[in-house]
Amino acid sequence: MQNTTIKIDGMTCMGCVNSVKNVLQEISGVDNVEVSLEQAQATIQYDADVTNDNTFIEAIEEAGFDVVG
Ligand SMILES: [Cu+2]
Repeated sequence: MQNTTIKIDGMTCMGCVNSVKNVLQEISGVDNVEVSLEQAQATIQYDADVTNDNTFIEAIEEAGFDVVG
């Protein structure tokens, strides 16, 4: 298992947090997702043989949020 932290712009409430969490959890290979409103970031534990950062970034952007950096 691998860990990555992605900085996210545009989350304003727990509804946003849950949206981000849901789209990330649907990606195959994702094991665990923590999304923090205060820190404006998602921490994802995943299987690097199955998925990667680019997939996470695309999913977050498709959900209507911006990825920072
Ligand atoms: Cu919201």
